[in-house]
Amino acid sequence: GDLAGSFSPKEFVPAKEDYIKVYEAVAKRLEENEDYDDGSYGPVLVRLAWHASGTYDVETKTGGSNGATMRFQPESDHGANAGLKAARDFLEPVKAKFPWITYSDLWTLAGVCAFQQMGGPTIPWRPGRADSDISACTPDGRLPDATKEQKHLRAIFGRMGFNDQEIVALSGAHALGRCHTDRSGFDGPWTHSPTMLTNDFYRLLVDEKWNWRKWNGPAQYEDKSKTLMMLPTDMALVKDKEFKKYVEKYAKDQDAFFKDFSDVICKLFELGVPFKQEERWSFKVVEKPGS
Ligand code: ZEM
Repeated sequence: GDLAGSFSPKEFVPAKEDYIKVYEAVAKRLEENEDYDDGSYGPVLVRLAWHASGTYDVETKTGGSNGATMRFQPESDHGANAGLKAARDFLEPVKAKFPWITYSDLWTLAGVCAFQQMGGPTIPWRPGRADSDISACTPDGRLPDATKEQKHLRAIFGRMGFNDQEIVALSGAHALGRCHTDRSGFDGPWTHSPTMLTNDFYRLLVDEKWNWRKWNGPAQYEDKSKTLMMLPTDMALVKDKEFKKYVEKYAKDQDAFFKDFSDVICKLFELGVPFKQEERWSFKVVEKPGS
């Protein structure tokens, strides 16, 4: 072929140190706005990376983090993605500073950064995602519906290629963040430390008594103190015997949770990506000033 036309010796080829700079730029800004939610953009960045990745379909090999098609309507307007503009907008200045990174690599790397900076395990990551155009947008309905039960969870996560243990491990992300009435309609946080990744989601599922909340919003559970919540899909993890085995395991053993969580998030963020690079990188946590 004729390479002369396409090859430019001046073209910037990013190396690991360049991705480290992107990780650090995200990390340093996570808590820049103390009025945003619980003081960190970490949880909503995690949700962005998950919703970008969780559209994957193993059968047709469509969807997944490759493409970053949530930039476009109709995918940006899918009900499940309500509120994720906050995360996409947060990352725009980072994209402007490092224009060589693709949106799809940036969104997943920001997810890794958010998990790690919020006390989670190291999540190996590698670059290689390319941005697609609007024609690659996925159909609505690929992400889970919180009003449903175990059968739905197995159907939705099975379509991505996950088993029972992986479904339960992924769900531990609900230790982070909260529900917003103006986004999903649900309301409140799952744990008392929504900006720290812990195994508290599982401990609370097992230890607390959960009752239906009496309110005008969608059906959700509340604890006795009425400060914490669970979605119907969260409660399905203890109603179902197979799921519950893993909930109990992770409730007792935070190390086991962290190990499995790192593996399953790495897998989630790589679904459907045609990587050229085999090696995965581990990024170091950026310490907060004064800590
Ligand atoms: Zn969530 N999630 N999720 N989730 N999620 C919400 C918020 C967050 C489900 C779901 O319907 C909802 C996973 C799995 C599932 C996060 C991460 C991950 C909200 C509230 C809902 C309704 C949105 C709002 O109002 O802002 C369902 C049904 C799931 C099936 C099991 C997985 C897997 C996740 C990551 C690996 C996070 C971090 C949030 C909090 C976002 C924020 O802005 O605070």
